[in-house]
Amino acid sequence: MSALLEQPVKPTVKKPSQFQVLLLNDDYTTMEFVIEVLQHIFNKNTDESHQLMMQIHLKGEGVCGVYSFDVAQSKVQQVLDYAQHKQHPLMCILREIITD
Ligand code: TYC
Repeated sequence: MSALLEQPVKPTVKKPSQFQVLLLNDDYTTMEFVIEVLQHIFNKNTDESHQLMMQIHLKGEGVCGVYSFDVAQSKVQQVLDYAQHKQHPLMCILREIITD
């Protein structure tokens, strides 16, 4: 066996990436609809959903949950589909959490 193949191999075990799902503020989506989305898609209780909706309304965005890529992408799609169905322009995005 060549010397090259005998080099110790550094284990490269990476933690799976995590993704935040965010809702963005806009001027047209009703507060009631955002609260409904937070309760039904992100499993927030009454208090949490009211607080988070107000934070998004006042600050422009808010983190609704942290998930693996597949789950985060599915949450985004559920929000966009439901908002489109109800004719709200609500925007939902995912953002990778960088840890290094
Ligand atoms: N700004 C909206 C209003 O005043 C409410 C709102 C909150 C919209 C959060 C989107 O992600 C959002 N009706």
